[in-house]
Amino acid sequence: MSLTLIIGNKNYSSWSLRPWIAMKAAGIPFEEVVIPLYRPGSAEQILKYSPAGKVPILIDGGDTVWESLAILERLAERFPQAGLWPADARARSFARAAASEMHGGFQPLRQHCTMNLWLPPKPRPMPPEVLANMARIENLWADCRARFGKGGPFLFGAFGNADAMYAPVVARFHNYGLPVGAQTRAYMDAVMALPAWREWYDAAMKETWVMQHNEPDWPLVRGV
Ligand SMILES: N[C@@H](CCC(=O)N[C@@H](CS)C(=O)NCC(=O)O)C(=O)O
Repeated sequence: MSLTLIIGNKNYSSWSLRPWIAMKAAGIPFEEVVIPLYRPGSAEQILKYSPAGKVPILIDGGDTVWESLAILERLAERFPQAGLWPADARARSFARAAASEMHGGFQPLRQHCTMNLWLPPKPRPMPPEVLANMARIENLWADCRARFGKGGPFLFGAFGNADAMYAPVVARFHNYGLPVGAQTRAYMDAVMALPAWREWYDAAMKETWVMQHNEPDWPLVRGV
């Protein structure tokens, strides 16, 4: 049965990046439909696929799956050989907790460092609550790597759902020049070296849709 993933613009849509990079990294074939966000008609287009009105959305045969974390769970069940969650039960609990912490948390980081791959990476002043989010994420990543990451450069060794959940954080840390430590940088570099990352990034660079949003302090355009 064929899979279709409905996503937002690659430059901005952090939630869309999660299942997209998991599917690409795992070699799961799918069609993609890109809906540019926050433009006239965007909401109506999304609603054609899901009454929740948000991307990403996975269409799997007759089923519609929404919410990035639920999509990642669906993929893990549908493609067990892809190893999207660690095989070891203890590592799997840890990976799910890390993914859930991301799904429901880190509001200051999300608010002040909205994903924008067009932003030239350079250090930018950040309020203490963003730096506190950064510190927690750095500790969490180091903990995952120390406990379960011996088999590769990612949080649980091989690239999986926990990495996919944090892929937009890699972009936020990078583009907003957050002062991360060497271990964190090495992890970020490993994620950014993935062919899947490159493919998403190259497509984002070619996009021309500027998000029309009512918050004037959001650096949404190129070169800010
Ligand atoms: N919790 C949802 C969040 C999805 C979400 O907020 N998506 C944004 C784009 S990144 C969206 O669809 N915005 C369009 C709108 O709100 O009209 C998930 O995990 O998928």
